[in-house]
Amino acid sequence: SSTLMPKAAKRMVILAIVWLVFLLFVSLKSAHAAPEAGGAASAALSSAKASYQLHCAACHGTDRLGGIGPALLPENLSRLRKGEALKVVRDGRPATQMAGFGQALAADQLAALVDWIYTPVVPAPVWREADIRASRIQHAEPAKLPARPVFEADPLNLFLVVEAGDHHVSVLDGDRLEVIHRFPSRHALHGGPKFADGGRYVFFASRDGWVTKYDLWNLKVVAEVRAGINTRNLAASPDGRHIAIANYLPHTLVLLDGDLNLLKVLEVSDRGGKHSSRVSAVYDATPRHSFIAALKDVPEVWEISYDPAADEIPAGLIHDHAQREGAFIPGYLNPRRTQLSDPLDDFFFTQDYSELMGASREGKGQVVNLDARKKIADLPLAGMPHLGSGITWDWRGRRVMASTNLQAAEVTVIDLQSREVVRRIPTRGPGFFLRSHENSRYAFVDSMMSPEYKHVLQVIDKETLKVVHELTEQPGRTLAHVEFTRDGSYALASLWEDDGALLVFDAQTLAEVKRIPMRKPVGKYNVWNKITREEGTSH
Ligand code: DHE
Repeated sequence: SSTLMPKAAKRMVILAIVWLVFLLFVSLKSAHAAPEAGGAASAALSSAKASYQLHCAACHGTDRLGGIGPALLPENLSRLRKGEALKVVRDGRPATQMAGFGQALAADQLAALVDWIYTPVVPAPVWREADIRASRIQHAEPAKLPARPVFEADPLNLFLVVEAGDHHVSVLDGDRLEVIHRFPSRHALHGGPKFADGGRYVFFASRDGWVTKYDLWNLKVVAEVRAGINTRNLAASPDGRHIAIANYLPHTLVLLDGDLNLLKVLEVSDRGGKHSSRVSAVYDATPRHSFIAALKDVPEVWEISYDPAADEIPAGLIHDHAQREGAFIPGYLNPRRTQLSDPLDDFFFTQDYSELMGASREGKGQVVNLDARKKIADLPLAGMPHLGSGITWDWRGRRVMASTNLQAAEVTVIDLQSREVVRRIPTRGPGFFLRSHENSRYAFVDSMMSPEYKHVLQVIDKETLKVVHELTEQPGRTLAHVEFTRDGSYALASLWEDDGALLVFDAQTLAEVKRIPMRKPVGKYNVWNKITREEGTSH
């Protein structure tokens, strides 16, 4: 054993030397490589910044917050794949002002530029009250415009169709099923446009924060204002005097008057003011004369009264440094908080608007009473229910609500009284939108979230709660989002492609009666159904 020991020790020593040499080699190599990689990265960064200022800043803003072109921030680009963005920068976008820079920039410069626009701006960009005020544009003098429609069509049976292909809105006569007007919109409108003043005015929000007021009787844009940098949606009071805008960036809820003048910016944070929050969505609760907002990062629901005579509320229920002096402050335009255990992502109002049924991103369902200001029940939901697109109808003596699910291939039907799931109707795939009309026995649901079945629109019989028919397009193309005409006799669906169309179906026979070509039609909104809060559509 005495001869073996030195041998083993020798081996150990050799191994240790080899290991040390290896470590030295690796550290030398990385020490050598690090500045090189760092150098390459910083060279790419300065190339990107230089290319941006030279080619992009004029339209997209020196600060990337947007100009004639959209904002180029990761928050605003989250829906565009990087590969797609690269193609757009290289080849341009046909029929828009976006030119291609494939000739001007080498491949590595293009790649660096695209990487950079997907990198957050630090510190996060701000959009203050002064920015909002300065952005406002008055396009027309409302007082000088006639208070009657400039067209023959029934102003209450018009549809607005948002065409994402070339960022336009079409105005469609719902009786003749013909487009009577088409106008350019802001880039990437999202959420439903909101009608006010008996359907004369309509308000749109774009993902970049632009709010547009449009006079539907005169077919004219009245005014515009930029209320945020990355916006979710807007809500309007029925008289059109108060508008609320839900923002992701900055963390604000913006309140405007009907002429799009700034009334107030609510900085959104928890009661203690420690954690700020994005706003998931804001809706009008008409009978309550208030807006209700769901917060994304803080477990609270806010109710903001737009009734100037609103009761005073205890200061503890709001968080507004300027006004915390007294024990009570006016309710008007100040948030009343409902504390929850989980944040709500989206929700559905019950019929009298005293309660809302909401779900978190993880699908945790809950019922919140807005008067008691607390959660009163759990909802047996799973996946990612899309409660915002819920509809209601009477079913066997009960009132039911049904909604799609962005993760599960089902339409969930819930009894509004007992809050029990009365049926899970299997569908082809997870869907986005569910639509009906009180005069129709059918509800239409898409399977947009399923690559295999996004071309199929399924028709559910509201009595038997069964799928009774399928309307199909070519596989690979998307068929989704239905809205009925005022009387419920026709259902209009989007063939959601750049060379797409609006497909008109007879709501009884389900036969296709007309196809109106459109550029990637997204949502469509019927004036009557929206202003009467028709049971089969979103509000
Ligand atoms: Fe929407 C409405 C949230 C992605 C098209 N969408 C809404 C509303 C919310 C919402 C809260 C209700 C606003 C209202 O009516 O004022 N949407 C979300 C998301 O969180 C989600 C999943 C991710 C996101 O990027 O925001 C999302 N939405 C989409 C899309 O990908 C869609 C299909 C295409 C697009 O244009 O962005 C899309 N959303 C729509 C449409 C409405 C909508 C067409 C209006 C529905 C209606 O008929 O009222």
